[in-house]
Order: sequence, then structure tokens, then C-alpha cells
Amino acid sequence: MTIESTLSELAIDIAREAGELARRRRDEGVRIAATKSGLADIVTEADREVEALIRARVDAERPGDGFLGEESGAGESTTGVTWVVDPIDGTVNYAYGIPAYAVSIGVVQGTPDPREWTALAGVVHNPATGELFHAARGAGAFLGERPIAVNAAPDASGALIATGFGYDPEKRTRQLAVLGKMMPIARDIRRMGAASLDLTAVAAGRVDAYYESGLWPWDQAAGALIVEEAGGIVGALDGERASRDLLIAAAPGFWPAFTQALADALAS
Ligand code: LIP
Repeated sequence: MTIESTLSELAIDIAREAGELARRRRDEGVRIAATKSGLADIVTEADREVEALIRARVDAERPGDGFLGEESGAGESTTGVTWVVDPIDGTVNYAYGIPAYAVSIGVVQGTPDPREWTALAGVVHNPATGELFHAARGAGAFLGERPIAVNAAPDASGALIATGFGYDPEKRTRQLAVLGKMMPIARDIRRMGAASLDLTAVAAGRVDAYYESGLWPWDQAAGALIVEEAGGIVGALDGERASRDLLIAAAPGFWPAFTQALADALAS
């Protein structure tokens, strides 16, 4: 068994346990624990509890691995491997009871920076629907046991495009203006509210492309690998790697047209 598949299997097991806790806490009623960058940027007590469960499992079963989590910060790696975790991605959806949130667990080699890391394994699990997307590097992408793949290039009816917005009101206004300039190539847009679910939607052919700026490493680590293992491309403009500045995910057949349209929209 390769290290990638070993890490993937452990991440799947942890994601299932973490997802069950998140779902149970949701059913019991969600309590906002704090706000972060602004009133809209919330963290719940469940976020913190779920991340603590994940971190304890990783520390117990992979001693020496690093940890980079949305709620508990960074822990240095002595093995070269780091777990990059969003315990509940789609926190606002979670707080409102919208069944579109996910436990996102990425496992990377090297610096836990999307511009530099080598992703080894990724799991995105939506406890509300039971869907679990996963990939081990070089072994394909799956929804449960079913292989998944990105779409071919969209036809003349246009592309189904997913995106998201930051919590800062001024930045959000600029992002909405860019989205408006993308509409000529869109059949419609989808704003799921969880980057990891946007990325797995690209991987499963549920949308044709996704882009967003302002994503943290834990928003993208797992889902980006799942897109790539599903035959998609993840990156930014001008051949750059995805980062907090910009992440784009699309099928190879749509990548040139989509990235050109986005570059034009951002430049105008
Ligand atoms: C969310 C991202 C989403 C973005 C939201 C938020 P969180 O992460 O997954 O793509 O549009 O503004 O950042 O805060 O729910 O973990």
C-alpha cells in the first residue's frame, strides 16, 4: 500500500468520525462561539470541537506530522507531512441549517502553502448528505466507491460556474462586479458557500468551473487534489499555482476559455 493510500484511508476514517460529531452538534443546536474578521465571519463551538477531535486523532496515529487547522493554528511537522484541515467548511451554511457544509481534510508534503505543497491525500465529507469525496495522489478521485471525473468543455448553452465571496463588504462588492462580467459565458452560477464542496462539484462534473479569491489553505487543500485526480486543472492565471490570491478549477477543455474570460473580467 502506498503512503498516499494509507494517508487517504486514515483521513477517510477521521472524516467520518468528525462528520458524525458535526452532524450531531448541528441537530442539538448550533452556538456561535465568536466572530473573526467581521460579524459575518463566525466560528461555532462545533468548529472548535470537531477540529480538536481531528487533531487528537492525527496526533495519536501520525505522531510527528504537522497540523494546520482553521481554528487551532499550526503545529510543526517533523515528518515532512502536514494535515491541512477545515473542520466545518461552510460555517454559515452550518449555522443556518443548510445541508451544504463539509469536513475537509488535506494531507500534504512540504511547506503547507498551496503554492509549494505536494498534496498526497484529500477527503471532503458532507455529513448532512453522507457524501464523501476522496483522492490519493495518482489513484483517481471518488465519491464513495464511484470514480468521478470533470466535465468536457461546456457547449454553446454556456457554463455552470461556481464562485464565492469574502466576508469583507468592500471586497465582496468588487467580487460581485467581476462575476457580472462573467455572465456572457455562463448558463448560470452557483454559490454553494463552501469551497471544498465547490471543488468537489467541479471534480464530479456538477459544475463546469469554480473560482474564488481569499481562500485559506484549509479551504482548498483536499478539494484541489480531488479535482486534479478527477482530471481537472487547479491553478491561477498566467500559469501560477492557486493561492489565497486566486484559485481556479476547471476541466482542461474549458480551462483556456474560462481563464481568459476571468482575466478579462478582472482587468476591466
Ligand atoms: C467559506 C469558504 C467559502 C467562502 C466563504 C467562507 P468557512 O469558508 O468555504 O468558499 O466563499 O466566504 O470563507 O468560513 O465556512 O470555513
